[in-house]
Amino acid sequence: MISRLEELKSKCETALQNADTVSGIEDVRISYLGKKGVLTDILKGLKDLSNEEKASVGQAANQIKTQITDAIDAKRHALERDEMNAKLVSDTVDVSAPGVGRGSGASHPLHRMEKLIVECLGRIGFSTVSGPEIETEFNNFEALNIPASHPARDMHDTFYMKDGGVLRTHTSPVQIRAMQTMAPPLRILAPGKVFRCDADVSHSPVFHQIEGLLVDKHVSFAELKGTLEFFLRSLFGDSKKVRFRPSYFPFTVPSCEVDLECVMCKGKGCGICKQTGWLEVMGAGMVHRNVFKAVGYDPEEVTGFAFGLGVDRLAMLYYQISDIRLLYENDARFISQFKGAA
Ligand code: 2NM
Repeated sequence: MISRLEELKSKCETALQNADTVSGIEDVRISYLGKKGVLTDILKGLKDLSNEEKASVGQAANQIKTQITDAIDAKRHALERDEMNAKLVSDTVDVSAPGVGRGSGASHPLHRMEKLIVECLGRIGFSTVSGPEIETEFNNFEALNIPASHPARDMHDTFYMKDGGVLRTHTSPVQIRAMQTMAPPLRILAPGKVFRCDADVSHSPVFHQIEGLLVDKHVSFAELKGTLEFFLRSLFGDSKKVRFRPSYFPFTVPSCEVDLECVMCKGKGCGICKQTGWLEVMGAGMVHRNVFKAVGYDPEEVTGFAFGLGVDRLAMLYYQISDIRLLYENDARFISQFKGAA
């Protein structure tokens, strides 16, 4: 038995001498010391020997195990050192090579447009409020003086939820919530996503709106005009003409459409303004007394004006974007053009 162990040791030493890679040494370790290794087998066989033999063979086997383990470790360390030295000589690092540039991000034009609008009206006292995208029919319609028979409630325009809720079709319900929870005076902006069951080349079922509301004692249509003229001229330039045309909304009376002198042709007439020289950019009006009654405001005490605009359309005009799909595709080549100052 002892001589078998000696033989085993010398075989292992030869195998080690012939191994010239780290993985070759690992193979040697496994074949001698591994779970199914030769030495492991011998140690397992100890239990069948006499007590006397067990002691002497066991001692010898353990001694050899230690010697083999040490030899393997020493050879492995030597080889690892040699491999590292070879690598240090052959591998070179070009410290002057250019880095892998990841570029800088750019904020989305819709986000930038919304920020510009919020900042502009923020300068004259408007602050931002928000609300849920799933609304009650009361907040989205009834409170806004839109009765059940109104065409805006047609299935073609509104996404109805199974439980009777709706996806808000405008951000006005946010203003309804604001009036329900805050006493006048009020000067607020409600930016956010709105949803219409309507999609073609120029309409997306999700788009972005900003609505504004000002409520106080003795607010008049003159203040509506002054505010919106200030707003549009701040954004598009002081020399731009602004005009107000009579219109209709269920929640305002009187109501108007606000036109801006065409940003492309400066009023001369072009493809963008359909040869009219004007661009329709917002809707507005004096808040209907039924809206005030629905939220518990006294229409004999307060008046107010409200307005709404499509951020998507305004962004297209402001940044001269020709195709609405560019706003939703998130093509990095498109978005990266909107870096730096607004
Ligand atoms: C518009 C046009 C006119 C509007 C009205 C209200 C509210 F809640 F105060 F009644 N919010 N927004 C409004 C008025 C919106 O968008 C074209």
